Amino acid sequence: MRFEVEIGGRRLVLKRGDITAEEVDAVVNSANPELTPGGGVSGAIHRRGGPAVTEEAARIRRERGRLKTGEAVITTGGNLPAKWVIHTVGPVWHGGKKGEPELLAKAYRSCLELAKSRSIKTIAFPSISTGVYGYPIDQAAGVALRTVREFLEADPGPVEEVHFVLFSEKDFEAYRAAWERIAG
Ligand code: AR6
Repeated sequence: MRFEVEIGGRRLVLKRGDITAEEVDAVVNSANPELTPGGGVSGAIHRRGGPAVTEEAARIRRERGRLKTGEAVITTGGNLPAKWVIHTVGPVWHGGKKGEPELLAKAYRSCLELAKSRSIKTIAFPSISTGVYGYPIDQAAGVALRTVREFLEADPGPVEEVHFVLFSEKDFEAYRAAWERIAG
């Protein structure tokens, strides 16, 4: 399951899979503000990345405090195929009237800007906020894809490929449908 589209000479890829196996320069982690492993995609990234990821995340937490929603930081990828992990905190869904779309867009933008500043060419995102944080996936997919499209249409610098690695067929179909809505 894979869908690709070209935007301004760069590539946007939607695929079904496990982000911890993704062979890209950087994978994005949907982290908590404490940067502890937690569950879901974050637990999986810390497990497969190993202590190097968890320890560097803990050091960043000690040095700069909790991460605010929408911010992003970068650590090594440890034992992951990816060289880097970009950790960001998406919004918890409170019904949609608490600035959730803006905060979710900010999380994606922070990761993309960090990638740009680190000469990262390929980056993979999970579906931020749509698990434990409860953001309805149809809406989250629209925000995510619009934000990435805007970034690629503007000045993405070294960023050549953005992947969304969706964990289930249902999630993949939600992103695919959201793309059709945006592009159509
Ligand atoms: N690869 C790709 N996607 C995955 C993987 C994986 N290996 N595992 C889960 N997903 P969630 P959130 C999908 O709950 O809602 C953590 O405890 C999953 O199916 O991981 O942003 C953190 O510490 C869902 O579609 O993240 C935070 O406290 C998506 O990833 C909190 O959860 C996001 O689900 C963050 O909540």
